[in-house]
Amino acid sequence: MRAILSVLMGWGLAASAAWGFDVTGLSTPESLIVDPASGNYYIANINGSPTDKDNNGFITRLDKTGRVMAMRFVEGAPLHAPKGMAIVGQTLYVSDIDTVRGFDKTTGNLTALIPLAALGALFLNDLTADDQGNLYVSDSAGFVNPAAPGAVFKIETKQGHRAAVFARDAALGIPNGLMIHPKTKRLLVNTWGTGKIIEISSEGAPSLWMAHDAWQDLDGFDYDTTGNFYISSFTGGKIFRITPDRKSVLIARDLITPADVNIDRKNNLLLVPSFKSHTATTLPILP
Ligand SMILES: [Ca+2]
Ligand SMILES: [Ca+2]
Repeated sequence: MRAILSVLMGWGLAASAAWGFDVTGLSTPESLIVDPASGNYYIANINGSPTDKDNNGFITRLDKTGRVMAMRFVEGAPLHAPKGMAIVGQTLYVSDIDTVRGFDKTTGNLTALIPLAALGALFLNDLTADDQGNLYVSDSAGFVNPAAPGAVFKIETKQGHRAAVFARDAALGIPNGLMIHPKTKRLLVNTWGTGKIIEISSEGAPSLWMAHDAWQDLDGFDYDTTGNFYISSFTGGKIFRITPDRKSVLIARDLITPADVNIDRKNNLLLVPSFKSHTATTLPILP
């Protein structure tokens, strides 16, 4: 991965790869996030099929230098195919097929269980939180039932984890990555298939925010400290930066299935899980 960096210098990645880390020995890692409060990193390992309730999924915890503290920080509980993650307060929330589970981010103990099957959840994917402590979770329902429209659920963590459908609309396609726009505070969703970014109003109405011919099978979605957005193309092996004036810039290519990428805004690092190579890495970005 470090060799690729030399090829990509000048594409918007930092020229001096001063610090970063690689993790090996993972098992189908879907997402890699940082806890800004502690600097610890968490990796969700599906371990097997994304749809199998096989109770072998696990969460890896890294220290702030990127060293593995616990490969299986959380396992069982049950945990089948963990995908998106978001931290609210002391709780690490994880999407898991049709349920969102909450774990104490320090001990790994299960502290919250939010079943969403009754709301129609089929393939929960990304998770993100707003600054009010509300969680949003995407449902890539079309992966399971091609006739099922995509959906986003909202979970109010400060209201007893009350859950509801926030949006369910064929216009969402197969929704995947989620991000709260740092300025407008609106929810943005990216999509699998023909990659699009869709904005969802506070009333749950979708509208196209941006589309681009080079985008396909979008997965990760996050922003940096200067207002650039980042999306990964899973099957395309690419990561794009979207500038504040909405230009799409290819900044990394030839990656192996970059899944739910995120940004460590303190260290200016792109956090990249490689789904099919069972590894994770980081790419430095310009601050
Ligand atoms: Ca599994
Ligand atoms: Ca995802």
